[in-house]
Amino acid sequence: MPEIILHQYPNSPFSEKVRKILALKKVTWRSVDQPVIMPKPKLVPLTGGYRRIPVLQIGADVWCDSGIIARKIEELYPEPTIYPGGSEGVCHAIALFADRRFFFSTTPVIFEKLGASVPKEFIEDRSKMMAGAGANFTELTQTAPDARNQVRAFLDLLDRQVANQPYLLGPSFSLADAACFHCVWFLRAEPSSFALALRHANLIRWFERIEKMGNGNVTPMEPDEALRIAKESTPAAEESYDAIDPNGIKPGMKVAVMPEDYGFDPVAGTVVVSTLYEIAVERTDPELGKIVNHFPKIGFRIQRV
Ligand SMILES: N[C@@H](CCC(=O)N[C@@H](CS)C(=O)NCC(=O)O)C(=O)O
Repeated sequence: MPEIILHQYPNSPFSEKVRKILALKKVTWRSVDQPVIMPKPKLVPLTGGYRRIPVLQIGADVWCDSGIIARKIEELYPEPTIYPGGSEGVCHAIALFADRRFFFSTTPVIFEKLGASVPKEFIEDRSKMMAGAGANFTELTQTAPDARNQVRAFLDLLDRQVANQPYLLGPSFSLADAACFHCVWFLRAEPSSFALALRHANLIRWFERIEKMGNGNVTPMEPDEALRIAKESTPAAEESYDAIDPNGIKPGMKVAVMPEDYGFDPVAGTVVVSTLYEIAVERTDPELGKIVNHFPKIGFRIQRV
């Protein structure tokens, strides 16, 4: 099988979620470090405009968003499953809570305390990325007190959930653990924020158990090498579609796909896959040739163009 390449950066919480899934499955993978802020000239040719991290690349196929990345890794490496005991539904529901609710309560708490030490370029970049999302990155500190109330309650709920079992859903690690773990892991960026977690003994035992899983068998790769692999590969995605899709999206149609929450950079292409959970489009990049970009349907907008 061609190499599994994860485009990421070490401090990225959503990458940490994926790294823990790779660790569970003991996957051998390659890591390409991408910039934390725009521009990302060695990522965007692969994604067609999508700028968020993480991004998974296998040859000339590129998966954008940790939701579809988790599904792809599960498909490639079904054992051990991220859905132990048939928990796929509850895992994805908890992952949505963690990624959309819990994570976005941690950011005001952390950035309020980091304050002036956060580089101006970072604030400007994230403010642009959030523009149009009804959230103002520069006003994060004003929302910190309410966000902190939520973080404390979420941490307490997690602590209770692991009081009598090693993982959130029972004896085995699941996607729910990976998704909630990355939020607690992010709190470590700032000591007084992580102190909120340290008050919970069960939670910290769970956190340390997951930390010990490591990151799988990873070796670095230069961004140029990943671009070369994409250029020399042919997309493997095969046409597939949902025949009862009320929106009637089918292979061959031209669409633009973009996140519904922030980072509104549309990726335009020709539909290859449109199933219940996935939309994939083929594009021709001037340097790389044909690339297929895969996105989850949950959390993304699809527009006919
Ligand atoms: N829903 C996305 C969220 C990804 C996300 O927000 N990632 C952060 C980094 S952890 C990001 O892309 N920040 C802006 C950037 O790195 O350019 C996912 O699950 O992958």
